Amino acid sequence: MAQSVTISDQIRALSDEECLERIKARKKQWGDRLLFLVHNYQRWEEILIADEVGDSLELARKGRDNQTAENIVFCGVHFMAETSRILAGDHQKVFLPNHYAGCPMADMAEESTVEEAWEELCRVMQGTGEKFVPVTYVNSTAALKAFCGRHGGTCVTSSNAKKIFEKILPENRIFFFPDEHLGRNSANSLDVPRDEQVLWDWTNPAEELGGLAEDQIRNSRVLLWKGYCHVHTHFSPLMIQEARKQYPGAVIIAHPECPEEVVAAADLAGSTKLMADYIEEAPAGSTIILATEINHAKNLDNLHADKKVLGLSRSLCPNQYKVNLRNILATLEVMGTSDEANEIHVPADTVREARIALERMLEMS
Ligand code: CIZ
Ligand code: SF4
Repeated sequence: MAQSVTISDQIRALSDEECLERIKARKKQWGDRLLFLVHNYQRWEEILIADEVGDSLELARKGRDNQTAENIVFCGVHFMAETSRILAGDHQKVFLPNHYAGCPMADMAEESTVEEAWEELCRVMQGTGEKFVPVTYVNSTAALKAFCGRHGGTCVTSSNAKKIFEKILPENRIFFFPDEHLGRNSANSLDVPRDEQVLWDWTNPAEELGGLAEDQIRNSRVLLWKGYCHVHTHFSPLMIQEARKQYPGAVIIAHPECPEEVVAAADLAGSTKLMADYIEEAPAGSTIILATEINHAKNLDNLHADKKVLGLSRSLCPNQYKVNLRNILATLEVMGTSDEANEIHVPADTVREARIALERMLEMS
């Protein structure tokens, strides 16, 4: 992991306004040589000073496409900055303002645990003439993206998961990690029968085959990993019922990381980008309620004064929240010096193999 930047007492003592002014001055100093990327789940004050705002893959692609920017600051969580690093050119550096901003969902799929499960799956499928394709949500470590690249697999985002599942499923089975819910919602949207969706429970190492029988594995089309995002599993159908009573006529959109009952109770399901596009197109006066990270809802509400955008409940990602004006400023102040910290490093082999998985995704979507 990168060395963590130190927040000096002098930076700590600054007011938010002073911090912002200093960040803007640093950005101006670097000009086109710096690209400041801000994820949808970040706070409004960062959105306001962003060069680009978007989802993790969109931002990583912006970094790759902007070859004049030698420094990319990614305000988001670790796996996102890693994806940006994987796609960036060799002359570019990627920085994450707080290198402790991880993602519990990504951490639920450790490379060694997934490798062990994979070996078991290959053994169980031996002689059947059929195979699993490993598919990872982009919300995963670089090591898992590389694992998929090495084993003929791919990545998906919450925007293209259904399309990619549809392409793989007629011929092959899917081994999907780390998010059970995105996998299940994608399988449901393609009418994969319930008994052909099985769950690999890695949480009890005493259980063999993730708690599954060999026949269950052989009869399955989609094998899901027991991982989740607590920000999205927080939502419930009851919250949707209550919101409908309070805001009759509102449209409710659930992120596909939500449990299937929540997706079923909502009007629509889709990625952060789908939500932003839907709100952009909605007529003035509309009320749209989002079952996703609260800052995304607040930011979209701020952007659309003629519409009301609400979060279904105040569910905040504590890891996205770890990036703030002070660690952004501290990162910018050491950038280009010999004390440069918070740079993201990914081993060259991992970059090469992870790129294969990301490129397969781009081809299929
Ligand atoms: O990939 C992303 O940025 C996330 C967290 C979800 C989405 O739906 O955009
Ligand atoms: Fe991870 Fe969920 Fe936070 Fe996204 S919202 S970074 S998936 S914990």
